Amino acid sequence: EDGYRLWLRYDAISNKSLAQSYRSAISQLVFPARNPVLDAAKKELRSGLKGLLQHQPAEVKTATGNALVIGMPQNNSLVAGAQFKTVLNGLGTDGYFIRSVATGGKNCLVIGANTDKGVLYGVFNLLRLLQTNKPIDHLNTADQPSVTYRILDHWDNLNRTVERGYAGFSIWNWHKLPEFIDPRYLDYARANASIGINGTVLNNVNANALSLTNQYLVKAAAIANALRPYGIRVYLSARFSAPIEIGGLKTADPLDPTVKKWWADKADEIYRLIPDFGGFLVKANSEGQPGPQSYGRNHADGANMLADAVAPHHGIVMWRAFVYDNNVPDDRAKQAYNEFKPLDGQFRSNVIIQVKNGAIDFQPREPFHPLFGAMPKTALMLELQITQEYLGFSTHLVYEAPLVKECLDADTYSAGKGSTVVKVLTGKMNPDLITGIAGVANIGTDMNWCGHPFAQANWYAFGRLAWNPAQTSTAIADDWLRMTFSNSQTFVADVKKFMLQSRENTVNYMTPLGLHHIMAATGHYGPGPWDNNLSRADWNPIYYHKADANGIGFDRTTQGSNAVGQYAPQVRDAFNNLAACPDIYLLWFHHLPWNYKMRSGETLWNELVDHYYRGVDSVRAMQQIWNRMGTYVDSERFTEVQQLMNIQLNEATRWRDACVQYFQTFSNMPIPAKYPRPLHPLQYYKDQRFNFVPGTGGSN
Ligand code: BDP
Repeated sequence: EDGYRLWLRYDAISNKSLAQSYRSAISQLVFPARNPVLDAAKKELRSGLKGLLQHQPAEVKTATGNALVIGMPQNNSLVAGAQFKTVLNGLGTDGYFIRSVATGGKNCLVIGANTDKGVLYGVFNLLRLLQTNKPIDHLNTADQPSVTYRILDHWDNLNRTVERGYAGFSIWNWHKLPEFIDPRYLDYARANASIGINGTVLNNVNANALSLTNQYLVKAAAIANALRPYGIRVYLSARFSAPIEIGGLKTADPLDPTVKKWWADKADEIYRLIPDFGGFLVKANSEGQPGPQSYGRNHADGANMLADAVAPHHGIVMWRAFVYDNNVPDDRAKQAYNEFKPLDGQFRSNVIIQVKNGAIDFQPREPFHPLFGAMPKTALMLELQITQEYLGFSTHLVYEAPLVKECLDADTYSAGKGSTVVKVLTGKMNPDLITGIAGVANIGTDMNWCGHPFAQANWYAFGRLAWNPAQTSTAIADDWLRMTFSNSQTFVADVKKFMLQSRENTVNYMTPLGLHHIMAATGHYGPGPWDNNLSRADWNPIYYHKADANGIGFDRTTQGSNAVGQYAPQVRDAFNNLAACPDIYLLWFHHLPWNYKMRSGETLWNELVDHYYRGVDSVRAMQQIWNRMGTYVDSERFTEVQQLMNIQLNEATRWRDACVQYFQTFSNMPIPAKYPRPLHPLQYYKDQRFNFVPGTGGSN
């Protein structure tokens, strides 16, 4: 058991009577399939049923016994029946229903949808019900996604290195494409379709213009062909200066007619090869990437020019708001808002601004990005980082769903109470806008795809939340554990508990109380709060924690950088006032003295220390639970997780001992006697070097 099968394992259901009841409910199958998407759905269903039930239902044209009936009104008379009209009308293009119906003395289970993609999603949902041992005799489900674009962003380079990738090399084998279609592409597509993901950006946002040359477009087209039966469209990151680099032009000025024409022609070329090409993702004028500002133009000028090029083909442009440069006067957290907010309403309708969950950069915890709610006339999509750049790479068990939910559920107050981020994203605040959610993939060539068996849960949870942001972290973890490991109640209950706690554990031993970006400056693995030798102030941890003899934390209040001023007044006041600011964001917004009295009655220093110690203790507690799980899990994955947890415990301890002792050099306060002493002196941690940290090597 190497983890390759992810959550689509389809091993025989061990509860014999349950399996028998499923078999008798699905004794026949009516599933006319006459196109590649339906074929893919049928193939999946067949292999799922064969594995789970050890049984293949008889395929019939018309049911004569208990049957599973699958189809669309166009190809199935039962689904076309009057009783399903209303439900189908509400399902849109990707939705489906599953209903138990009694007709002519038989019990049928009907999966219906308006399109083949809806059927595909419905089939995966039924399989999930079987995999998680749910009852299927009285089903009445109607389900459809809350956002249109549910996308994985691969930060994969053409040389197969992966920026911030911790699971091996890129799965895209550019060298052997287009002729060789790695079977992995199909399994990748199946996994994505099973959780509702419908798009993939193949290449790094720090893009190489070569990916837009015909040579590489032909290869991208081959990938698109492989993924299409699973409802997945291909997108490409576009390098803004491509007209110069591969087009031979003198400029990439978005208002220059020759540049416009170059992109329009390029779009035509792409759509000839990939008729359902999704569009472009663009990182511009950020971290050294070229962009419209190099020509005195703004983000709207750049995005609209590309949007016009793909509009005739129904493509979109995902333009990133992750921008910062040397001109940030006092606080990098403010730059995206400053640059984008004034452009509200100026973007074409097929442009969607891709905004990270927080204003800095995928930290273990950040308050929600102030752009959410601030651009009511502009489509905004959420960008999450599934890969664990700032969460211990693929060595730390961190279940990210609670992090995502924290952002989704945050109230922007942009149109009064209840204007949550999720409402902004799902078009509830402005139904005219296109909608989407993207996640930076954690997938690579490792046998188990994600490096850590539990990192698969983050890919899984991303898809499930993009489909339906209202789902709970608990319910998603429950499904994932059952599908990936075991349906045993004890196993699911115990492991789910520590999964749900795991993100907070990591916040505790890395960046408690609103601290952020104190990872080692090069590579972001391990602690480096003392780091201060990178060329730009805002690349160095000391810029973010601002520890000194007077205290610790970044003053973003109205007295400080006034980043709080970018939020709606209710949110601004809550973050600005110490009495209201939640402890979890305290040092994000405030610089406070070491002896500041916390809500708990403890000093800030004591509480900070306590978080670090608690973080490590909770990793130990997690280990103890996992050690009891050997009877429920195959020995390969059981041992692998055990060994990775040993790394995590060592790393968590290193974080604790390094940070506590480093901050102590400013606080000059003792580590309370009740805690064990650090394992090594501060200098030991400062001297540790991590060369060849994964995720940073290679060029794009
Ligand atoms: C940061 C990464 C960097 C990415 C950048 C981005 O450190 O490698 O290029 O984000 O999102 O998190 O563009």
